[in-house]
Amino acid sequence: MKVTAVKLHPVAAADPPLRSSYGLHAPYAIRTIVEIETDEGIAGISETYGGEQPLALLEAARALLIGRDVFQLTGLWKSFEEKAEADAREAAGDRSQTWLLPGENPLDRHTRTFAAIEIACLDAIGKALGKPACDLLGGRAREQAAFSAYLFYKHAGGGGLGDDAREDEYGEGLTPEAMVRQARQMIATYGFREIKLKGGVLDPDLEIETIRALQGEFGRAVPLRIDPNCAWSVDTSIRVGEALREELSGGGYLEDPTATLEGMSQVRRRLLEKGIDTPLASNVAVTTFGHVPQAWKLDAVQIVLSDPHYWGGLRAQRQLDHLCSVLGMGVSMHSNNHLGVSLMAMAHAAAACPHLTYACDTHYPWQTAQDEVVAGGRIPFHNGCVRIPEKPGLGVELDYDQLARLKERYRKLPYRKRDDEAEMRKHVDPDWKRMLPRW
Ligand code: GKR
Ligand code: MG
Repeated sequence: MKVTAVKLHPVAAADPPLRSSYGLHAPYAIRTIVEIETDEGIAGISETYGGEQPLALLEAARALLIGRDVFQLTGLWKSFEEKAEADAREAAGDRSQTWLLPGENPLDRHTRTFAAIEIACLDAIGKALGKPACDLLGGRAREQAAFSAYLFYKHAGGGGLGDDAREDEYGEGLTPEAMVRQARQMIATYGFREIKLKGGVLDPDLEIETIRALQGEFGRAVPLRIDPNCAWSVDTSIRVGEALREELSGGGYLEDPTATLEGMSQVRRRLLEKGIDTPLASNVAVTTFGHVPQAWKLDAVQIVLSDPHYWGGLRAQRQLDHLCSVLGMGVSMHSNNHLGVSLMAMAHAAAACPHLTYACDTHYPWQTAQDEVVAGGRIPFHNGCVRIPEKPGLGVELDYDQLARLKERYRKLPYRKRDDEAEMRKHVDPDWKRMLPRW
């Protein structure tokens, strides 16, 4: 089944003013929908990062794809892998994503591009064989993929601009009380059973208070995790780890409290010396297979945050799951703003990974029906889980009217790259700069 056409659809989806250590989310998040057509009349779709750089990389890959059999991707993987290795050699070992937004690391660019291609090909293969994507990975370890309530400190506003502004569903969230409200509302809507708090925004004492308030509200049966995206020094990370030793135990974790594998390793060692074995998770210090041996050797990361979008696709996700299980490391899943096509790819990936035992992250609750490109509208959640459909491939199709609307929004946007620091300066503090560590 040979690829005859590759269509790239840049889209923009309204996004509320969410905060993180990177800064502030812009009124629209940008994504790319990839569509491949084949000589058997079967199409495949995927979703990936948005903006100029991902688009240019996919454009460049088009020539390699046209005429390629969707069942024959190993050669393509090999050539992308060689390019990634050459980039890594050039960067002389500096593979950190610390200062870069996910999706912006030039060292991930080949695995990101390959992933978008591979997922679209698997969607087409699934459709040709009448099999769901997770069955192409060896079959499902579970019938549904669990996701977590991903809480963000946020300013008032629902995202979008002018006539296209969205209702502010969750309201402002800049205090522990408001965050409990946000969690209550999100859990009431989606049924999530684990909670992730995006930290690195308020003073660490207020973030500690937020986590305690969440535990006070939901009890110990709901595991909690906090992720300040490296905003803390080693000492602050230890202080927070100590303060939250109870709250983050029982299925929770401390995610990227500080920068670099060495920093994470120090945090781990010093917490263990105090008898605290809260696991450390990362999607910043560990972003490629090449990082895993060092992370393991230093005991810097106990839970690897997978993500099919930049680890290299659904098959790479499955390989990572196996590698982590061999090394005795846990696996969870990272997310960025995304629409329903990505949600389904993440759900299939999670379903096929027996070792992925934590509820995956998802930004999905922050987008609305007006911003969905999937036919039939928003993907439903049941008790915080997405059911794996019996339909072939990813199990979703595109709604072309919606796609056209989202493309038109992208066309009108003045930016072609996520820049949370610039947004922060524009709307919150003209002098704001990202600082690592800030506390
Ligand atoms: O959406 O602001 C955000 C997040 O900070 C996102 O960019 C991160 O990649 O969710 C992510 C994470 O877990 O680090
Ligand atoms: Mg993270």
